[in-house]
Amino acid sequence: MTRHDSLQSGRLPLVSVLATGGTIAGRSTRQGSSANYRSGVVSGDDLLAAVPGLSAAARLRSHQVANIGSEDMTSDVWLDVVRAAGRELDDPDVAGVVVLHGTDTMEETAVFLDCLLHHRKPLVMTGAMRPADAVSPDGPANILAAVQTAVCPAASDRGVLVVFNADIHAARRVRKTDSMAVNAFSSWGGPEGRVVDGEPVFFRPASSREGLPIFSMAGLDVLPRVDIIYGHAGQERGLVDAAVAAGAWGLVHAGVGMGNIHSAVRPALAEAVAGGVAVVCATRVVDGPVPLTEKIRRDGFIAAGFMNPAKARVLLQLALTRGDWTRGGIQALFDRYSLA
Ligand code: DAS
Repeated sequence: MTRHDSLQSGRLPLVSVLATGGTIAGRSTRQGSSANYRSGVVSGDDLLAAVPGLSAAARLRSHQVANIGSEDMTSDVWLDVVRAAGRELDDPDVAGVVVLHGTDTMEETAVFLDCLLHHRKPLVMTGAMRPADAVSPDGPANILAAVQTAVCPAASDRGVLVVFNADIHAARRVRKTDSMAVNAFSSWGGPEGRVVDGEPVFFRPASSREGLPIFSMAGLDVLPRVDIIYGHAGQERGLVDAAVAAGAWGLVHAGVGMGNIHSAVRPALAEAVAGGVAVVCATRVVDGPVPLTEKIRRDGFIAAGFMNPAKARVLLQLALTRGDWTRGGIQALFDRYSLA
């Protein structure tokens, strides 16, 4: 039911809120501090009750899927969230879904949901940088803007969105770029839009989601192990060897610059590929892509494009759940998803 339908029927649209914890649900452990707090303490219901004006934006129902700091996110919680979100989006009475989530790994969960859900209705994630009992908490305004976006017809067909500090971001482009400020998120290529005085305004039309790497939830119970190796001056091969010995199916190398790899480490990654491990070359640099260079192709690696290491890891985990994966097939997924 869209807002238009709802207004015609005289009822506000219904938004389903899935709460998972985070700072937004946190309480300070030292009065007045926004750095000393416990995440995931306040319930979703209590968070919604604390937002002035929320009941004028939508009817709400909420489910507590988890109550954790998102630094503790696991693939089991991801699976719980994606199943709950899928159920809610399938309900014809629900206009849109809002997921309350810690900011630390929000971009990873956003990609996970974006790749598995193929509903046209909006799914909007939000959180907060300050705990619920801070002097000036940012959670209430973020929740209100997220709900306003979830009932907005123009937010449909855009995949998973992250609404934060009034900006509207697309899952595949958003990343956390400030560890403490309330405008913690930015997108390469700029945000999709902004919530202006309660009205979501989009700066570009919804792009076609056709051909995006939408994976199936059917039979998805476990995600394969994929580790991230961080590139740096003086790097040695030991961590690559240890990850392979620990059973990694895939590795994401957060290289320097354009995804470059220390010559002491490259042979270890090439050996991993020869042993059946998928290796994705990403970059530790905040902006800019890793293109498919001759060197990357020659060693059998995959170029991450615009996917940062954390998001590349999620995409690789999902790609490896397909038993018949090939290097070329995974490269095609990265190209389509990161450039769409
Ligand atoms: N406590 C962290 C988390 O849950 C930070 C936050 O939410 O802002 O991700």
